[in-house]
Amino acid sequence: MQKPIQKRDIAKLYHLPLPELMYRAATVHRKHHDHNTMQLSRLQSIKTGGCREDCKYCPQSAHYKTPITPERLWDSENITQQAKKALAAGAERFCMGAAWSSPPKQGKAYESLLECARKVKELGLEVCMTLGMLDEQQASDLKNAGVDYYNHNLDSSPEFYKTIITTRSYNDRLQTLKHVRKAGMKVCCGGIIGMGETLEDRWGLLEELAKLQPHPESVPINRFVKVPGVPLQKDDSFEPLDMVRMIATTRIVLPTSVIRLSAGRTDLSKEAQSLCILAGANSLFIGDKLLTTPNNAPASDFALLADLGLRPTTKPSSIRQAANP
Ligand code: SAM
Ligand code: DTB
Ligand code: SF4
Repeated sequence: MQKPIQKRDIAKLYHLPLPELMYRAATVHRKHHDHNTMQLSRLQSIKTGGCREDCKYCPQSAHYKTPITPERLWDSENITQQAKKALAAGAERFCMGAAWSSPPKQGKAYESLLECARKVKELGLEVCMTLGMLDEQQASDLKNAGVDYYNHNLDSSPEFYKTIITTRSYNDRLQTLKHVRKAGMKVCCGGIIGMGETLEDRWGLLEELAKLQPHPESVPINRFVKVPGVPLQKDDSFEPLDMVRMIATTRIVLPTSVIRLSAGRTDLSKEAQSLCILAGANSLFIGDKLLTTPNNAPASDFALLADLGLRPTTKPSSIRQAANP
């Protein structure tokens, strides 16, 4: 096996003159992906707020006073209705997010989660869940219920992580990722930038992601979305080109991963988002809400895709099926 790329080499890529960085990223992108397509996922919060972890960026942590109204786990009927809407709106994957440190290990809520996965899968959607830490049994149950992707982010470098989360460790995250892989689910794992981390922390995140073998199939790059009440301050020096460089570098470091230009798009112009796409981002959340914060309106996203001449990877047949159930 090839030795994973090291931080100092990632730094060299990151600092290349932008035309050279973009050229290299685009070359890698074409080699491993259909560069004229865009993967579309719809995100839905199915259990909101009241989380016992203290992630300093997160409006759903019970440790901070934020404008989020906590909601219990939705019932599976409600979730399936939203999944049908997502399908009709052109999503290929339905991602269900829960503000838990880890999901229940048994009981009604657990059975309901598994039922949701089965029902969403039956609609013909790819199923993604992000529910916090999993043990081996939970990972295996989710896989058997039809979960294709499990999202569990490393967020930043191991060093910065310690300063933004104290209630769990980097190693806890790595353990869950192992269980996800072992169960046979695909790994969706990325991070957040613009939280006041150094450039070295961004390279550190990419170094850790590159150590995961095989590389995560899906890599969300989020820009920190500041919600009033969370302790982290937005990094005012953060520029759209930081996002572009981060995505281009990620594209080169993780050539086969699908990279999602994830949270924070409402702060980016159409042109900045286009540069991120040219840098190798090939997945977006479609829908006017992320978990608790706004996302771009779907109509403007479809207009952007049309302007760029990009095709969604969603099969047109599944959209038709949802429109005429
Ligand atoms: N509780 C589960 C967990 O932490 O894995 C799943 C839900 S959690 C909200 C999913 C991811 O959302 C986090 O890992 C983090 O990367 C991202 N996230 C949370 N708050 C964010 C914010 N304010 N800005 C950008 N990304 C954020
Ligand atoms: C990921 O990396 N980004 C999504 C998804 N995984 C679950 C979450 C973004 C959350 C942004 C803040 C919010 O809407 O609460
Ligand atoms: Fe909880 Fe996940 Fe938010 Fe951390 S990121 S506080 S684990 S919901």
